[in-house]
Amino acid sequence: MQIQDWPSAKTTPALYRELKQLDLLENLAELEAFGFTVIPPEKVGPPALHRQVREAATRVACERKGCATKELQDVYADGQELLRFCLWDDQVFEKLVLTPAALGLIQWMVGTDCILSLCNVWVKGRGPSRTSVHADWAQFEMPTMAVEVFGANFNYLVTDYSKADGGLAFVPGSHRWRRLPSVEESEYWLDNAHPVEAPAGSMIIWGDHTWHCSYPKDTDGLRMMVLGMYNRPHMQTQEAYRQTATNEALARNPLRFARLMNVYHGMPWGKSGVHAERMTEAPQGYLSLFDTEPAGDKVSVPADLDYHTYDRERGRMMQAAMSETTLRFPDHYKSKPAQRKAPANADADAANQEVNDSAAAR
Ligand SMILES: O=C(O)CCC(=O)C(=O)O
Ligand SMILES: [Fe+2]
Repeated sequence: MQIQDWPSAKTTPALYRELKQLDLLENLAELEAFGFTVIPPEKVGPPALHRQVREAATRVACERKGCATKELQDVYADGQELLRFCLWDDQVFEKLVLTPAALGLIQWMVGTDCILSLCNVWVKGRGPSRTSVHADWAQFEMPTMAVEVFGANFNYLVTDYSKADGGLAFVPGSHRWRRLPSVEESEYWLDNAHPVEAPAGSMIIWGDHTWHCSYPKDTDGLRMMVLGMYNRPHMQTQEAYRQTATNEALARNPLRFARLMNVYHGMPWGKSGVHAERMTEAPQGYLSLFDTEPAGDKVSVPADLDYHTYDRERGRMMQAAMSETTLRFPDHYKSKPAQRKAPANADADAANQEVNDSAAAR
């Protein structure tokens, strides 16, 4: 079948073509069928990248624990730790969260405008420590899951994974159940979950519906991985990337990175409403997984907003747009924006857009 840019399918044709180019369609089928998949090291990146990630993850762990590399094993003897907020600790993590194969499959699940929620280093030593059966679905007030996943993960394996190595394990097919496990189910699956066997440098990918856990580590040495979690852009991220991204970080990375940092999102707003102008400055449309060109000054972090002041000029535009045109909602199904009465001028157009965006945001 010829995959065309069908407007009704939005960014899916572009993403699909790139996943095909990356030879990941079988991984896509595995994700759909079983709720998880493993990308082999050669599709993740070259050996130099693997070396850099291993060195960075080890350095971060040693710095945080105040120990030498050779002491790390004693620090984590019979224990594990999730080291938080690691993105800015080494620039190789910025590269890792943009890994085309992983980001492509993750975008399949949480959209081509998904944002970064977590970047962690996970260290685990020999012993009984393990993670119990859970799904990463974090809307605990909604134990029944939405049809679409809201979050998706990669685990980049810094060390080899097997059952004996205390690796990750899945309940294949559980993504279709769309609910969190009960205590009894967690107990059953803890020793019946399917362990992933994969070499260091692989990436395991899954969505937040799939039940998973890990096995105790029965072998010497450390189990290490880097975890990336991505959310849909309307969500509160777990780590403060939007709040800490700098213009330098945005400039040295491709445009997709700015979108991962969610620095152009229109919410939250104050008395003057959504910042429509800034939203129109945001990178638009599908951003290729293969884009590596530094964004330079094409993107920037937002200036501090004055939430408490009502901007009369913006208010005038908003009033004009709401009064002179029919207030319509965006058209979700065609390429063209919803039909509306032609606004008198560009200002009114921006204000009209703002009305639409505010309506959509609700
Ligand atoms: O490796 C583990 O112990 C669990 C990892 C996990 O639950 C996750 O990355 O979401
Ligand atoms: Fe998890």
